Amino acid sequence: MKLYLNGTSPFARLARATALELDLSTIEMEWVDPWSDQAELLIVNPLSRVPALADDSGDVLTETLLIVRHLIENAKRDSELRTKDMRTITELGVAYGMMELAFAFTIHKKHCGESGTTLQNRRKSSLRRGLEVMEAVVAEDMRWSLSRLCLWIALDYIRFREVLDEATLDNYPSLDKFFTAHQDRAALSSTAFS
Ligand SMILES: N[C@@H](CCC(=O)N[C@@H](CS)C(=O)NCC(=O)O)C(=O)O
Repeated sequence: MKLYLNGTSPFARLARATALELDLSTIEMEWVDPWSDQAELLIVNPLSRVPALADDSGDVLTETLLIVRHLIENAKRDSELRTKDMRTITELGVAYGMMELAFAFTIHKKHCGESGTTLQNRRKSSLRRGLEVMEAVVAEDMRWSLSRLCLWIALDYIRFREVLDEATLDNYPSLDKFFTAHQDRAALSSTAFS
């Protein structure tokens, strides 16, 4: 199996970190630049996006949540990531949405500069509401799951791209504690944004 990825994509990091959490060491990493329409990536994903997962028989999956679901369902090893618990799935929707918002904010800023302030402010407000909800959720318990993996990477991406002021994240003590508690997990420390 081959995972197409790059070093700054939070989505690709979620797919890669999932594979690491599941000990799927046989997946080959194929580093590409999705922004330059590389022929190699276009063959597997005509939309030129990462992550994309190609299996040995040539079948391809795109879209992060479909990829991670496939990896988890087909892994031989049992894992905290394997759950059908509705609470985890609900959390995952919010955490993945936060990742999307932070990514959209970053790409907008890169390509459109300071224009579109109304839209960018809306994204930031939604992100803050997501942070508030997740602050309450992790304050209840710090257990690990697929939604928490997604949340951790979303938080790291917000910091990496400076989507919100550092001071804003400091307003969420439980999220801060959660972030610190898991930062040494191999699947996270070995996949830092680059
Ligand atoms: N909804 C997609 C988002 C994937 C995505 O937007 N990937 C970005 C990198 S973070 C990309 O490859 N962008 C290239 C482009 O849009 O041309 C998923 O969940 O996989």
